[in-house]
Amino acid sequence: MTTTSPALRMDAAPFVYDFEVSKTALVIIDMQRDFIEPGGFGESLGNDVALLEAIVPATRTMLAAWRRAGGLVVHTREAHRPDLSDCPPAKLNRGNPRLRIGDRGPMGRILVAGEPGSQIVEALAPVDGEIVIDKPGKGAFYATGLDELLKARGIAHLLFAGVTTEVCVQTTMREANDRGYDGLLLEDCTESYFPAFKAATLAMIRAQGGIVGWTAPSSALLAVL
Ligand code: C5J
Repeated sequence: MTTTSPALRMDAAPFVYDFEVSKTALVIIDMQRDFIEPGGFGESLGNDVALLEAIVPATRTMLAAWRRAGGLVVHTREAHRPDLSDCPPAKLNRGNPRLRIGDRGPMGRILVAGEPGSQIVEALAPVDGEIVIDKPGKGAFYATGLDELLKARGIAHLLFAGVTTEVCVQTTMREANDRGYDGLLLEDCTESYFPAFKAATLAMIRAQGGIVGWTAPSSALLAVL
């Protein structure tokens, strides 16, 4: 049974975001060693992973406040089955990475479930009672059952954090929007390997009266919790 909680109003763009903690989930996307630490998938694609590591402290503070408020937490991981049967050739063979999905790197097999690189970074590790979803795609709703899981808990609002802003975070926000959720992206708790892509994604989400959703700094969330 879902318990109710007071209606909260949070400063956001393009306008105020109304939500209740009991009907809201915090979705933290792919804060995995493979994207954030040297030696993983992100670096194998030629990216500077230090940019992503920089959001860990703000995300940890926000996560701690959300846990204290009693809100539902969902962690996602981009992680494939060891036999890669859920990784289509179009994804496996794309680009010219130094290490491909499934290859062995310094943190085990790249983007494979159960490998050290697939784990969420220590500072944001899931605790008992939180949901952890392994997803084969960029969007967290594709082939995961996430929609059913959220709807069964009466969730209507989603707060988003994680990486990368324009790939898995934006894809998931758009999927959520199409499924009827009101989504808000926490600006300082998301990052891209390309700062211009992050800025463009934030602008796209809140353009045209919030066509995809809302954005706000995590301080705005902390102020109302
Ligand atoms: C990427 C992600 N960038 N989590 N994955 O391939 O955004």
